[in-house]
Amino acid sequence: MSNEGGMSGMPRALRAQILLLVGVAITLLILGIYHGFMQVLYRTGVLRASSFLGLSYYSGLTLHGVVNAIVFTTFLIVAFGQAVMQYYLKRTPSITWGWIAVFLMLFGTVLAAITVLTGKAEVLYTFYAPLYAHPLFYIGAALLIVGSWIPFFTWIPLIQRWRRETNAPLPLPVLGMMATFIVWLVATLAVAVEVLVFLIPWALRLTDQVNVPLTRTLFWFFGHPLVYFWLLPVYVMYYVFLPRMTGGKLFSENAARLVFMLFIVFSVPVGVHHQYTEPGLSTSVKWIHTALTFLVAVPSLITAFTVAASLEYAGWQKGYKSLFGWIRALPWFNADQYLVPYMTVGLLLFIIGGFTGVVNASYSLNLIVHNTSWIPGHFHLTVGGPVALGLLALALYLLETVGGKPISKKAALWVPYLWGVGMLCLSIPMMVKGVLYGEPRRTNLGLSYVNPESPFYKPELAGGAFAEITGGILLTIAAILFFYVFFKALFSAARKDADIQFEFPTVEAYHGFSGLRWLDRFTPWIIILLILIAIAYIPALIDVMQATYSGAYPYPPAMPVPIK
Ligand code: HAS
Repeated sequence: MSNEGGMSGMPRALRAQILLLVGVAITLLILGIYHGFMQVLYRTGVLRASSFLGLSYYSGLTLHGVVNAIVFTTFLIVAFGQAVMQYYLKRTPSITWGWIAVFLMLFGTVLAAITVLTGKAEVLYTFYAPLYAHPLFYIGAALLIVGSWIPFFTWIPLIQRWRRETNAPLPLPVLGMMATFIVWLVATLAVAVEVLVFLIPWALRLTDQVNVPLTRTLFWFFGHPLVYFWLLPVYVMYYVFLPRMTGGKLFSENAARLVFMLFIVFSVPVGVHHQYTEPGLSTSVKWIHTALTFLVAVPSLITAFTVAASLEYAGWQKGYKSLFGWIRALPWFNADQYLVPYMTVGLLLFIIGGFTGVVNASYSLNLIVHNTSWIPGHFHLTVGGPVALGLLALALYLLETVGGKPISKKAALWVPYLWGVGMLCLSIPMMVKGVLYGEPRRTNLGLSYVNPESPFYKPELAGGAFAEITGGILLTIAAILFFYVFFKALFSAARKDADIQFEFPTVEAYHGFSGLRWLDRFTPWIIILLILIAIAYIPALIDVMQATYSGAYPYPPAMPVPIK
């Protein structure tokens, strides 16, 4: 399809697809955020009986996880990918296939939502067998995933044309989004096998039993790279948008390219670090996955240094030469640069979120924190921190630049601060209670340590409960403010020039790309990835397939019984 919109313009149909994906993502997020707040109230004993809009504890938690972690993220990331390809390659992804993708994603989401809202899929976002959901839940999830693959396949010919016609290296944002979707495709193949070969026939009662460790291993083959599918688009923003928006330059484009390539290699073969405590997997398999998990932290460490150096350079450009002067030089409260705090607050949260991930990865420490509230503490400071803030910023940015809608920038500026403080207040007590007191990760039946009526009540944790509630309230206020800004913009008239131009920042690097071929080609990295998958997963799959279980019958979780 030709670029009907001109050099940086965008065809109306593509604009409509992007805005539809963004609009649906943010609308559903209302439901996800509501159920998050209910979780806080329930965990802290404020709500005694479950009050999740008439749903059970598990259905509420499933909605919270599926909407926030799967639907909100996937819709926005696909929208971002489409916009990135159009802008940086100046070539339009297939409109017809784009509509098919949007339809499949929406249809899949509606199917899955119906099963969760009617209480027929209380299986959480990990849908661990033998917890059993209605078959339509799995079918919906499969359609959502297949839909999200389609745009990626339409980008491949665009890239080939770009290489043929320009002979130039891929623009960094294109490279970053392609890395994101390579990781996504490889990861989702395993969950497709899990769902299509094992769970759907089992849910339809075509097979009696399911091999639980096998399905869990297939899930985590997908589940860990999933977190990098969320993170990498935000890294694209950190590398491309943030340096320009703070008035500086990207410190090193080579480093940024290396980071995306390393994520292709290391994101996938690490999933067993979620299964350290499970039987059936040998210690040598666990050892391989531990070693590779430490390697997957390396690209994030490179990112920490590269992004900090880029921000420092921006500060120096403004004349701040002292050791930490560059931090003061950042546009923290400049409404015209309202997107910057979404990214900088996200980075600050990720310092704790990322390092707690390294704690989880250490086998002996994991035995202490696994299945405790430490883990939701960790992931609220990663997916709920840099990822959520980055994607919220992206939603506003797409609305502004692709949709041509006016944003209330002063109001938008406060969201990341309220969100950041709220997320710290929520997550730190969760982590402390988890690691020091072993508070369980999930607290059905209100068996919380801070509920005075629970047999596990610990009065010394009341302060932590207060901080958690405060965090939940701040996060909810931040979300309401965000929804106000978003929907006000969505329903206002677009700029007149909106259908002519849309702008993304161009990459300018202090140390530009040196032209190294292996930092521009995916093939060598995909080959290394396949070798590592073979090393990490062939023994793991042999282990779980040889295990001598007779399999598990479907198990619908019990409805919660409130404490008397
Ligand atoms: Fe994780 C569990 C290990 C990163 C999400 N993780 C989870 C779960 C989720 C999740 C959702 O090894 C729960 C899954 C479930 O339902 O059971 N995680 C890691 C490691 C990393 C990591 C090693 N996780 C993430 C990211 C996530 C995420 C990213 C979402 C986006 N995680 C684990 C393990 C488990 C786990 C085990 C299983 C636990 C169990 O037992 O169940 C690494 O990728 C982290 C590397 C990151 C760093 C930090 C770099 C810092 C940066 C900030 C720089 C700051 C600057 C400040 C420049 C080392 C980049 C500038 C200054 C200014 C002033 C602005």
